[in-house]
Amino acid sequence: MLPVDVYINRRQAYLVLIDNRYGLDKMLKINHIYLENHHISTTQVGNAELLDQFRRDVTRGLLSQPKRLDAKYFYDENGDALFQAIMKSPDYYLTDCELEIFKDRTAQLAQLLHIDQGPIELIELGAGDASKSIHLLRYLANKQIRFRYIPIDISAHILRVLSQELSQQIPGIQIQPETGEYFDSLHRVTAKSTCRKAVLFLGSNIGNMEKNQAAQFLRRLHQMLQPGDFALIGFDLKKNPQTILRAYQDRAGLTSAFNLNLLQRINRELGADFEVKKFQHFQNYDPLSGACRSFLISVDDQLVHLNGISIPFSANEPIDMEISQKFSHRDISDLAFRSGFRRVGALYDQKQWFVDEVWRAK
Ligand code: AVI
Repeated sequence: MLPVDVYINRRQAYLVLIDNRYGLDKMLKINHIYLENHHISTTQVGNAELLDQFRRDVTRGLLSQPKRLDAKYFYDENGDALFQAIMKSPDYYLTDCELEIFKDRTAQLAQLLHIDQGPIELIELGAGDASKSIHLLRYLANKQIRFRYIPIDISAHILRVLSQELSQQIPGIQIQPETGEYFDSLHRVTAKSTCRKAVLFLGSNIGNMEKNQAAQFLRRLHQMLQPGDFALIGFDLKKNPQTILRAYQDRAGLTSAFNLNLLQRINRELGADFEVKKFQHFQNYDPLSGACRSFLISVDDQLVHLNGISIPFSANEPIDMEISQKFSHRDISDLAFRSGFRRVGALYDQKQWFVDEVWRAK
């Protein structure tokens, strides 16, 4: 019997451990079986431009030294499902910590964002299923505060589902979904209205950027806001290195499957011929810099073909897949300073593993 049962339900894949005597190596094998045998209907790449961009980024990344792939491409339909499963995994603490803040400290959050002062637009970057922000939205609706919720996401599908769901859960809610890249969408939103704004950027998504990119991103965000607008940013804090490593080297092998899924996606959408079995996920965490990085390691010398190009891999060569940066308090205040925001408050979960910072535009 397989140690893992795989339940697939369009957007959710749960890998359920039913015999934990099996080690990670076995889990990785199971993930290969899962990835190869279960073809979940894939997201159609909506337009040729996006597909071209994907092809260019992948080709450039695999021809560079060291080889790399951009983690923003993890999220096709299989990747979305795996990420949902990661967020429910007992090893991945980030979601529970931030959810605790949104559930238990809702009134304080609202107070820090000066939400009681009347009409406000709440803009969420990468809203997904809004499972955390819904607590704040419900609070505002109950207090009869005038607000509009503007979720921004690259996936039109997710936004359609979210809009239906929220309209049912919070009758009368004003929602203005915006599909697209963060700054294009933000630009559209800010050009249309002069209402006071609070931008939510949760989940430590900021950690998926290198430090300088993160500072640049936040500076750009600041430039798009008016003085007195707010940003609410989730940061995963530095903590016991084993706890961090466990979140990305989870016992069910979900993070491994999440990384390997990108190779499957490249095969399917770009016609490449990665032999997924010949790559292994490797995670490391550097407690000095706070960088937690994912790699896929080629287990052998091999050639991969893409767009008529042969890409050689040597045994043990890594592909740099993703950074999930962890932050010290100093890192956070440096970022606020470099981007021009003023810090106005911070809310922590009980374990103090995660912080939601409230910053005000100057
Ligand atoms: C979306 N992002 C904040 C996640 C993280 O923790 O870096 C993505 C992820 N990668 C592996 N597990 C989760």
